[in-house]
Order: sequence, then C-alpha cells, then structure tokens
Amino acid sequence: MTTRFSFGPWNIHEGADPFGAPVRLSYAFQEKLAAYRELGFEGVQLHDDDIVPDIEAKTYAETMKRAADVRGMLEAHGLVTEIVAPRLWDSAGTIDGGFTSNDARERAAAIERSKRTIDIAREMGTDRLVLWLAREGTYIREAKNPVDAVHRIVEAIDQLLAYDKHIRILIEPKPNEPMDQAYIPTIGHALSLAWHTSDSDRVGGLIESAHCILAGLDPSDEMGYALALGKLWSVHLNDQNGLKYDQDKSFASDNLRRAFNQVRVLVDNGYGKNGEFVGLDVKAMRTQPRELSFKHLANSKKMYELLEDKVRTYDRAKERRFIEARDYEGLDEYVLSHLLGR
Ligand code: 3MF
Ligand code: MG
Repeated sequence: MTTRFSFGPWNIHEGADPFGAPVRLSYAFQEKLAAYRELGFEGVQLHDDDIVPDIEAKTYAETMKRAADVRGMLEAHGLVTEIVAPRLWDSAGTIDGGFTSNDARERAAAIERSKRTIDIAREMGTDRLVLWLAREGTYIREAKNPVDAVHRIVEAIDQLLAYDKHIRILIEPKPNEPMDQAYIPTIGHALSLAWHTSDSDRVGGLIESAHCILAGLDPSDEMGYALALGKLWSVHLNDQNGLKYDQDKSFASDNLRRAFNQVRVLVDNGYGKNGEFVGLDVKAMRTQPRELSFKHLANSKKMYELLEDKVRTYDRAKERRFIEARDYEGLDEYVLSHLLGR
C-alpha cells in the first residue's frame, strides 16, 4: 500500500503571525496547486472559502459554479479533495462561536454555512466534512453554559447529518487557541459526542499532533484510542515544542521519538486501507525566504517516509523479548539506538 499525503493551501503562506504582517509575497491558488505533485502530494485539504473566496457574499449558484471550476483545476493537476471544512471562526457573524453562540441567529448562521460547505464538498467529490470547533468554547467560563454548549454541538451535527445522507463528519479537537478553553478538547470528547448524534457511524475524528501536545497528551496514544474505535478518519501531522502557541512545526522536528510512535501506530493498524490520507498541517518558519517556503512540506513528508522505514526495520522479536522480561530499560535503549541507526 502506498501512502497518500495531503495538505491544505494555507500551509503555503506569507509568514504573518499575531505580532507581524506578512513577510513573503503570496502564491496564487493555482501556483499552490501546481506545487502539490512536485512535492509528492495528491490530496488537498480545503476550507469552504479556499474554494469559494468571499463565500458569504456569493449566491448559491455562484458558489456551486466556483466549486465545479475548482474541482476541474484540481483534476487538471491530478489532485483530489481530501476534506472540506467550514471556516466558521473567521466569519463576522459567528464571533462568539458558531454552534455554541449565545445568539440563536448566530447558531442558525453557523449551521447554514456548514450546510453550504456540505454542498461544496459533494461538488468536490468528497464525503468528508471536517469540523475544527475553533470558537466553540469560552474566554471566561461564566460566558456560556457548558451543558447547553454540548447539546448545541450535537444538535448542529444532527442537522448536518440529516441534510446529507452521505456526508461523514470528522471532528478535529483542539484544547485552546483561539479560545481559552474549548468544549471539545480531545478525541475522547469528540468521540463520546459522536455517539450522541443521530447517526454515529458517520461521525469520527481527525487528530492533529500539535493539538494533542497542547492538551498535554501523547499524539500516538490519542491516535491509538481513535483507531481502536474505528474512528480515525484523518490526521494532521506536525510537531509542537511544549505548551505554548500553536506552532505547527514540521513533522518530527521537535521530538523524533514521538513522531516515530505516531507512524508506528498508524502503520501497525493499517491506517490508509480505507482511503485515509496522511495529512499534514505545518507552517514554514517566518524567516524562510519565499522561494524556500515549501521545504517544511517536503521535509515533513520525508520524515514520515523515513520513519515508515524505521517502523518496518524495528525488530519485533527483540521488542517482545524485552517486554516478556519486563526489561523496559532495555526496550528504551533499543528504541533510541534504532532511531539513531545503531
Ligand atoms: C487549527 C487547525 C486548522 C484546521 C483546519 C481544517 C487552520 O489549529 O489545525 O487549520 O486544521 O481548519 O480543519
Ligand atoms: Mg489542523
């Protein structure tokens, strides 16, 4: 089985951060698409407004026409859409969160926007809608009712499941940023919520490495949890140096062993056999010159492939002997030596 990789066009970016303006000129959407195959990627992760810019000002017909055009552009480059996600957090209409807003009109707007995203996903040829519940949380606890919030997220998902009988919903949990606290911080929260929806077979998860680390958890165990339940439908591999702002560092760049364990749990459990992509969600450093601002993607993919090789050559009989003897010091040393090529 060959691994299929994906990333989103926002991963090729201009280097802006909350404290500084862009430092690189933009690449046009078409130029970004042209880079995918060169970098060895075939899947494209998309927000609704990556496909249809200025989506809230467009009519339904304009939206669908643009989606059909973009699908054609992808096909011309030999690319497929992996997932589509509504960019709810960027809308002036959902400042206080979409599905959990205290304002009923904002909740309705969030659901309507997500239904439009489903129409776009269908047009793009994917049945996978990602919900990163970015602003579904609070800056201060007293601002919202946490019980109502959970019910509201379930009700919103139910409406989306009813709207399209084929759509599958992938919840991408993240514990904080932009909010102080999110209501669905981990995959455990996401999946228990999935089982409260009207068609839980169509609700699963997307796990991002950095989001697990921000929650103080190990990404490979989080992936293992979702894999055990048949619910790991996509991943956003990257890396993160501890508890600070969301860094989206290149995969494996902070902690090689943690990356090895993610590849190990994915490979060992046949991740990809049902068409799942190995997705990346990585940022180039702000210091990177424009013409070198694709390297983080190539490097992350390369690290994944090198670690796939490390998983293949990992001596399972040796591992078993260490485990049987309960010699975890020996196992620890073996793993490190193996990663160092000794
Ligand atoms: C934020 C993220 C998001 C999601 C994307 C697709 C902008 O931390 O990870 O990236 O991955 O919106 O769901
Ligand atoms: Mg992500």
